[in-house]
Amino acid sequence: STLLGYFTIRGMTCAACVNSVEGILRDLPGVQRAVVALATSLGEVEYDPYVISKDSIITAIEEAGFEASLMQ
Ligand code: 9UX
Repeated sequence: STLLGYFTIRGMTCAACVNSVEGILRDLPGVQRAVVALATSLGEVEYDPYVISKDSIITAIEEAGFEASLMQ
């Protein structure tokens, strides 16, 4: 089963940033789907919580040079 996580991603300034973050997210084990929006700085990630945690998703985004936080 999967969950949806919503993340705020700061530091994206162009469409290539968005493609980069989406690619990073989609390559993570346990991530089924990832959509990132530049205008809202929002990322929607469908993931399997038994395979990957929200914290690991945030860490992967930050290792790529962006700032990420969980939207509650
Ligand atoms: Mo665009 Mo983003 O030229 O890291 S790719 S600013």
